[in-house]
Amino acid sequence: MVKRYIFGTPIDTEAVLNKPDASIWQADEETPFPILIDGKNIKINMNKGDIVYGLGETVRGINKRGHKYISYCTDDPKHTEDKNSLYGAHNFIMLNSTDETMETLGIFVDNPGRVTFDIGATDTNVINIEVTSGSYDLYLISGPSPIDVIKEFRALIGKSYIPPKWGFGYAQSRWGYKSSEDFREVYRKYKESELPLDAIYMDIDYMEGFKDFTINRETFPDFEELVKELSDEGVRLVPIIDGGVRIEEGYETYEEGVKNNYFCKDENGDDFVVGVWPGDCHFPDMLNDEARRWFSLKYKFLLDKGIRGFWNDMNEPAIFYSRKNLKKALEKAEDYKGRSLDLHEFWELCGTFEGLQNNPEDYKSFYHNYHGMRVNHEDVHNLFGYYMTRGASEAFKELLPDEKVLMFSRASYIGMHRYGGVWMGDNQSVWSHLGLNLRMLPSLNMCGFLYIGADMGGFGCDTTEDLMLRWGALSMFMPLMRNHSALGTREQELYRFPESKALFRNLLTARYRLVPFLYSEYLKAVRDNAPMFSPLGFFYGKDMIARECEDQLMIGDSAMIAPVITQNATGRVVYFPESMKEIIFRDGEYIEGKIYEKGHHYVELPLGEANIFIRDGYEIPIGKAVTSIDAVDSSSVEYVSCNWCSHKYEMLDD
Ligand code: MIG
Repeated sequence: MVKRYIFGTPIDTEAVLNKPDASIWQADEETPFPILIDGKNIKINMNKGDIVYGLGETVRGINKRGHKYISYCTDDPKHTEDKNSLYGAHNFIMLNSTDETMETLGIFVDNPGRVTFDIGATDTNVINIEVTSGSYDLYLISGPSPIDVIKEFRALIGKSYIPPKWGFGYAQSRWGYKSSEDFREVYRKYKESELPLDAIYMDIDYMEGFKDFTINRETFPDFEELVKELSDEGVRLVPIIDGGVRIEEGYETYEEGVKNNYFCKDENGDDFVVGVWPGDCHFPDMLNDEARRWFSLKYKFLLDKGIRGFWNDMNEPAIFYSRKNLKKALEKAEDYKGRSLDLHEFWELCGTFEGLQNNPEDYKSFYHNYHGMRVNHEDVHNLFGYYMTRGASEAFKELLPDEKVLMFSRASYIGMHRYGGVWMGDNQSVWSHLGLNLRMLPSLNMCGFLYIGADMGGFGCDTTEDLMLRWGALSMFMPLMRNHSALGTREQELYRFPESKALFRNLLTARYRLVPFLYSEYLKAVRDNAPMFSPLGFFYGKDMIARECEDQLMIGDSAMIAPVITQNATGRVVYFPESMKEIIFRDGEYIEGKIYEKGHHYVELPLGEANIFIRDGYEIPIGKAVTSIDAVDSSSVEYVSCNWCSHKYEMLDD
């Protein structure tokens, strides 16, 4: 059952497509869990063993209890446990009790500003949701199980985005590829190493001075040929687009934006100036329909050159500095010049400069033109990346009505799932992030985001060979399987690890063997508004061990994964909530392993191998050992089952 209540005068985010009529909130409203609403605060009492699911891309567990999360899209490259905000704002949670007679309750707080979810952090058994602006649409959804609630919720917010199938191919990326030659070299080295490759991502260096919709012709004199040459070899190029537009006379995007008032304004009605990659920039007003369409149609510049995929970055939007605050900081430094600073002044000066980035004051000092109204950015902050990506997707429909274009974004809000996917941002090459990224998969799915993936190998800091191998054995299940890393870190293209070439080849072969299954599960998740990745508790809700499991996932309803996510391990303890058969991927082959009975078992998994477990009575398709996405053939698969198969596999393809 779904009910909608309106508090204050909420802004329409267009997250919900099918809005039910609003009810009036009654103090004694009947809900599966007691709720108390007091203005901007929503309080819910929990019992000890209740699980809270949801919140999409956030730190910590699949069970969100015990921390405070703030929905406020933030460019923060350190995803440590103490953080409150990452790039996405996904205001959907579900409460699920150990008592199976109790219904599961889903809560969606539709407000595009700052929303705080204190999930038992302050008061162990209380959820306190605070909507800063006090205006919101509240959706309460109740149903017998978490999956029922997810289906009802996703029916409200509309069907998830479907990428072109090649978006399931293995891709290489790195911040630092600087010229056509660099791209040719990546392609060549993969080929020489006999490792498959379906796409190479272009980071900001393809642009001229980091300006959107430009190409650096000194380093990419033959951009069009490069696109064609690689695409003839089955390798797509996927350029990045940034949220800020450089201020520069003669730069078309800048000049048109100024002329037509398409940029966000400051307090005085002038175009707001911030520093991002290109230097001093303006933000296109993504909330203004006309401005958004104008900016989005500019992707045509690259579509015309044969590009069919993009990633939108820096669209929280990230701010390195505002001109206003930079000026203040420099004046302060000027004041201190020639003086000997005491320690207090020294720290203060450091803090002034550090505080320039993503400064809260800056977000409050610019404005959008939203349906003719002047709206302060703070009140709609979480819509910027969503609307940027939505705009691009609408432009693709207009420009290429019969084609699917690959599109994913860093910042997001629920609703954006209809237009593209997300990648999990700047993770680090650390072992704990394997677990973190695994846990984000089901949480994102609950919120509608299905085309998702993490930077394989880790983005920040130096990776290691063993971490790369273990990451590969997890990423091979993610819809987006992309190896990406930051400028200055250890290079991590798979051919940089000659000793492990055969092992990486094995993992990629396993990936392509599983694409028929993964793509089919993806399409089913879209069709049925269901999760592709689920916590074990969704299937084995009465089993306390399954409910508490945070490092294993179900894929669709037929399989389970339990990747090794710790260093120096040759296997791990896996919990089997029922009997399941292991399929092992080794030396490019797949081997039917043994059937594990219900309970805990130590399962060996040497570096460079992967496995998947099939539920009792189910079967999954395993394809041929192909070396590119175009060679994947969902009609020539073998079905492998665990015991007698009573659940015939339903194969979807397009
Ligand atoms: O300030 O474009 O998350 O994937 O490589 C960093 C450079 C900007 C952040 C993205 C990352 C990308 C990087 N970008």
